[in-house]
Amino acid sequence: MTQLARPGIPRGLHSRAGRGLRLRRGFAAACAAAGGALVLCAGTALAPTPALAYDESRPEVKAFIDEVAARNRLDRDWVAKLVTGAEFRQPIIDLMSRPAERVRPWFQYRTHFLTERRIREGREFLAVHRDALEDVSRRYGVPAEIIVAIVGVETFYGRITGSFRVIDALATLAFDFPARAPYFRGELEQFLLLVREAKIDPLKATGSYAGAMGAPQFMPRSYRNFAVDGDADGGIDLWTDWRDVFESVANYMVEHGWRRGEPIYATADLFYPGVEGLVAGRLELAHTVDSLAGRGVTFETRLPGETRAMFVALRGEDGPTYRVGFNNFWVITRYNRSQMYALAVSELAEAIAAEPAPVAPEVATPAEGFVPPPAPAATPPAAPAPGAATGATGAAAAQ
Ligand SMILES: [Ca+2]
Repeated sequence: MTQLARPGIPRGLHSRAGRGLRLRRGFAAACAAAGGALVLCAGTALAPTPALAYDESRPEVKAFIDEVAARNRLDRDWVAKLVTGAEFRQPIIDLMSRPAERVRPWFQYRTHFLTERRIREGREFLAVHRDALEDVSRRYGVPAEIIVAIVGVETFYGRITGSFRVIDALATLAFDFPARAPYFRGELEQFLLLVREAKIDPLKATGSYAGAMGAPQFMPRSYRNFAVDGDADGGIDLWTDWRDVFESVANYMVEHGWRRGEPIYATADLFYPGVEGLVAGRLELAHTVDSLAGRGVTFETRLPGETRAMFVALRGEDGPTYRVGFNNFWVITRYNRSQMYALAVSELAEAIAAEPAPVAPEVATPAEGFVPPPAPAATPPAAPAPGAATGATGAAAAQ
């Protein structure tokens, strides 16, 4: 990704006088310097004036409200109330400008996700939710440990689901992040439609800095298109309802082409040095098992020779390391468009499955209905999970 310029305070924010804007700008800078505690700063010293809120003095904000209301036959006042209830958040811009998977080589990326703690907690999580997971796995054909690994990589098994208000994340990126503005305006529109359908408080729901929601980090469009009411209670709650979470993840995979029982990837080696022509420019199954073998890529598989595959070259600690990804590997990249993400999920799933899970400990069951996640931390995470950036569903096309 190209280095993105960091915009300053956006034009047209709530500021009737230049003096007011200067004060807020200085105040925001002071808050940021104090550790990024913008939430606390904005919520105290500037009250009751909303800091950095969006308003219709910005033509693009007004146009968005007009268009979304007309296109979806929504009450314009309702749309305007939600959109102007959003606030610009500079940390969101900063975080979006440096996705983790862009700068880290595989061996560091892997170290971040394949920790002893994440593996142990994955086994415990699998044990606690075994019945629900096995039921979903049986019906969808997606292994339980893959579902667990995705939730583990995305949010540490639902524990870290993001501390930004979704409405703030989507509005900030829709109106003040030009590189992805069309995408995020689409997601903001989808969010407005989603909150009408689901039991979600639009001004309280929290998520990642990209607006990805709940334990599986679904973006609004994916939430609407792929989330499933797993426990048939009449609502889809991806924050606290694990049946909904598991079935939604499995459904997302199946809808993107997951094949029951097929291997995900194979470790590979090179018979001839050099990878010219093997690495595709895009995330696609550009080869077949036979064509890769013909070019000197050695790997073991029982899949037929015509099976489509992708070649994966990564930076290991001691030099290059290779894999061959099959259809289900590609499907995982639909969740988050990164080969490293797909491999981290696969390896975490293997590690979780490698040892039997302990006897299920006593755990708190999710609350009934929708309950917003815990109060946000004032400071965004220093090293955000890539899933948070690109969240279920390809918020940021990393490749
Ligand atoms: Ca439900």
